[in-house]
Amino acid sequence: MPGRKEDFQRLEEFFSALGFAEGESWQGKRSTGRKFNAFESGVELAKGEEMPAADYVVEVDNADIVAEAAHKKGFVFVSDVADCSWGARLFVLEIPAGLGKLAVFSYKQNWRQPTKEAQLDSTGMKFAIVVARFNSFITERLLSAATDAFVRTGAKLADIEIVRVPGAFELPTAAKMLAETGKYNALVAVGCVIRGDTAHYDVIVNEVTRGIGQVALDTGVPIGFGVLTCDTLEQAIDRAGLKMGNKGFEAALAALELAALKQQTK
Ligand code: INI
Repeated sequence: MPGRKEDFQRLEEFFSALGFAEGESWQGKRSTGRKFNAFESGVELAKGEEMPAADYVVEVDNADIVAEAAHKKGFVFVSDVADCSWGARLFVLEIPAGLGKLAVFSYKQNWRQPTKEAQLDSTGMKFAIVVARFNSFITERLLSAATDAFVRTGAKLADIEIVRVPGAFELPTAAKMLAETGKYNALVAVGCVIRGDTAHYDVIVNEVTRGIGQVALDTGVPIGFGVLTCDTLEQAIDRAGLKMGNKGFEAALAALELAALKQQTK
């Protein structure tokens, strides 16, 4: 229990920086307090080899993220985040105000609830990318990034078919034709609809979004949605490789992930 006001404040900062949720607090004549809530809490007793050299141990969702936050705050590390033999990432901090050492860890795999997650490996897969020519200044950049995503994850350039259509409205129809050939593990639909360019913005956007989703569900072929729907050209430029990443790249990875999941779940 911290005696001094500064220690109390440092400890408050310490625990909230580690991601504990701030619970109720009280400020009375005789005492002041703050509770920090953990999602799951309990008292665990353990003995044996490789126990962390610390007075307290907490489990978090991702020790690397918490360690980064702790570094930024300038907390004192006894040992930096590293793998340990029991399948966790762990680091140890000095608790302010001389209250001892705190070990923070997360399991590398969630053994409480194993999840299925496909690997982003497109080796040997075949893809088709349908690209709208409308706003080609943007869609060509999305196309390059989508192609790049497939090649970087192992696919051969020769296994990536590129099909051009007039505008975003035509993407679902072309995607359906391609999906029905049964030749492709996944498709990507690439387009760019800008509000200022048309009075039918909402109609086109709704049709394309619904249409692409429908084709994917009807055919069972995953389709990455690489269609930008923006108010202005500037927003589109940002999402085609500048500030906000590249939606073509993201859409290709999403399509690949579902294609891999499909192979895994067969
Ligand atoms: N097509 C687009 O891909 N983006 C747009 O912004 C757009 N605007 O603004 O009209 C657009 N229109 C064309 C449409 O997709 C069809 O190609 C056309 O209506 C012919 O069916």
